[in-house]
Amino acid sequence: MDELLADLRQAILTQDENGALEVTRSLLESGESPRAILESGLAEAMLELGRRWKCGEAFLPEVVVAADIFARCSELVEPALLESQEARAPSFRLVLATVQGDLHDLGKNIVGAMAKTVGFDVHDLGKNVPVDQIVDAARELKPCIVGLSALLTTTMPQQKNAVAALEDAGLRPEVKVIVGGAPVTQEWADEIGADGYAPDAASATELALFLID
Ligand code: B1M
Repeated sequence: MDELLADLRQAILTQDENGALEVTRSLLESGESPRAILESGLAEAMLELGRRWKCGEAFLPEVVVAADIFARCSELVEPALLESQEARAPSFRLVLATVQGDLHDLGKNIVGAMAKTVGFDVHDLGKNVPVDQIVDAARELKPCIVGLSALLTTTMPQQKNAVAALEDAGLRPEVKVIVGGAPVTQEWADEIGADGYAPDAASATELALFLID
């Protein structure tokens, strides 16, 4: 199984779409946990690609193609994730968004997929979502939790703006806000008055469950 996960990472890193889809199917057929495929396979590969990109060993077009392959493989894994033993009937609502100015949505999508497995009714507003839209969704959908993802240091302030706007709209007593994304930290969450921070999708799900408890 570890070998197949390594093959999956390699296929993403070399932008081998057919290979990545084939290995993903093999992993699912051989009973690998959908979480492991998402985190130890797909997410790990993107992290490594990010490292290579940063030091000039990979380039933007490769990252764009790899991100697309990542999304196609995730589509294969998500149904299996939902069928996994942890899945329960939807009961609590979670509104998710990648903040304005930010087009990174792969991590946010994994957070949404995992939250569904523990019973959240997930409303994903997508990427590049303006603060007003987040506030409107909180008002109309009445979620227990709003989750905000940011992958750029330049878009993190939009998480702060969203917390402030929810406060101004008088919605903070009813809705908890959790934040995440590669540059986000617990210190940042504390600074902007969010209710919590999670470093990965599994801990985001645990945190969301803790907050509604
Ligand atoms: Co961009 N990018 N990117 N990128 N990209 C980063 C973030 C970067 C760190 C790369 C680098 O320099 N090494 C860098 C940011 C630097 C900075 O801000 N200081 C960067 C840059 C600079 C850019 C552009 C500006 C590049 C350019 O155009 N010159 C541009 C910006 C576009 C924009 O958003 N306006 C850009 C574009 C892109 C692509 C479109 C090509 C593509 C995104 C495709 C997509 O998402 N559909 C892309 C990618 C893929 C990356 C890297 C390589 C990988 C991100 C990723 O998908 N990881 C990234 C490098 C890196 O992060 N080290 C990079 C896999 C994913 C599963 O992990 O998103 O971290 P992640 O999510 C995790 C956790 O963070 C957490 O759980 C997830 C799963 O465990 N999490 C949450 C995420 N959201 C959460 C929310 C929560 C809780 C946990 O609660 C609500």
